[in-house]
Amino acid sequence: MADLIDLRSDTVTKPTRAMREAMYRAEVGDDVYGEDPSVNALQARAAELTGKEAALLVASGTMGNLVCVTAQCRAGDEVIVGQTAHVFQNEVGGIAAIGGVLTHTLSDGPGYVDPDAAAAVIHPGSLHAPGTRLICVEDTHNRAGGAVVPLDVLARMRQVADEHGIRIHLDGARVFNAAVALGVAAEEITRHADTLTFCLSKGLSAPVGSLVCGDRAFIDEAQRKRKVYGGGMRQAGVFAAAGLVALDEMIDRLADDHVTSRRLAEGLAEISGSEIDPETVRTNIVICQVESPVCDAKALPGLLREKGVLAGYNGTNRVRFVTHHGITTGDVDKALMAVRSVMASG
Ligand code: TLP
Repeated sequence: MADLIDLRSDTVTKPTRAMREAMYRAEVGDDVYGEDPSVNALQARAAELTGKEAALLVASGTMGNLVCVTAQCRAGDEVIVGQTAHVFQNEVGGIAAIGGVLTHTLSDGPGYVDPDAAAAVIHPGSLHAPGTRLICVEDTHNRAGGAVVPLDVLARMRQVADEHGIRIHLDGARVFNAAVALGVAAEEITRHADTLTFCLSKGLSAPVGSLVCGDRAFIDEAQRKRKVYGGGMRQAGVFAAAGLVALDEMIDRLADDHVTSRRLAEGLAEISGSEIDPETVRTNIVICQVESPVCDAKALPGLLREKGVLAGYNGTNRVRFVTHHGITTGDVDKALMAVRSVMASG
């Protein structure tokens, strides 16, 4: 079979040639002693790009969110989070299992919690009730089809958090996709959050790693949490070097992935049985509703695989496609052909 067109996720991206060369040449040291020059350079660059005092390299987005939440909340504290947020639905309940943190979930249909709905449930805690410590925001929002959180919503959330003296954590796994879609510097988004996680190993194509960013005191505590979770790495400069290339060379090109995803969405909208409003697709994630007598959403990925296209089942009636580095408009057209043929024949 010809090469598969892998649209399951942008996590499938492989390191570029420039990354592999940088990895080969990387200067390294023991990062647990703070002596890996490549890690230090990456952390400094991440802090600068996100407008924070400091940053810390962690193994994954999941570890980043766990470190961030537990560095800011004690067991029994409450976190406000969208009911379809990755940190709530897809991280194995880590913040509760490890951090003992309670989640107060609110509707996040458009990709964000309404700040006023959040304001209404914040409480300081009492002899009987847990106190709200943190609001989690996700941008772009994965399960809302890569939705970008509007800047005025982020600004209002900041206001709400400040009024109540609580903090905001941004799961910015794909925050650079959001920045590119809005045509702003990432800092315009991240300035509304106290802490954030962003990933190198998604659309930015690096092999491993996420960065946690925030003020110095928070990063010191985050470093302790990372150690507790077994995430203190030694010569991590080998992959930090790829991360530096990712930040230098792979951010602006995310716009290409937004073009291919829009093309995919437009094609899917024309196929009977697959429903999507292409106007809602602003970044690299395309989630369509599959309502067809010939094929349901659960069966579609298996049938597409037989035609050389990989996609993911995304819950009731939903199939997810993600565009990324290496996916061309030609690949998108082939994927559409495969969907068309499956939906026509079942
Ligand atoms: N998302 C993965 C899957 O886990 C669903 C994907 O393929 O999209 N925050 C967000 C918003 C994410 O989408 C992800 C990964 C993470 C955090 C976790 O990152 P990793 O996989 O590095 O732990």
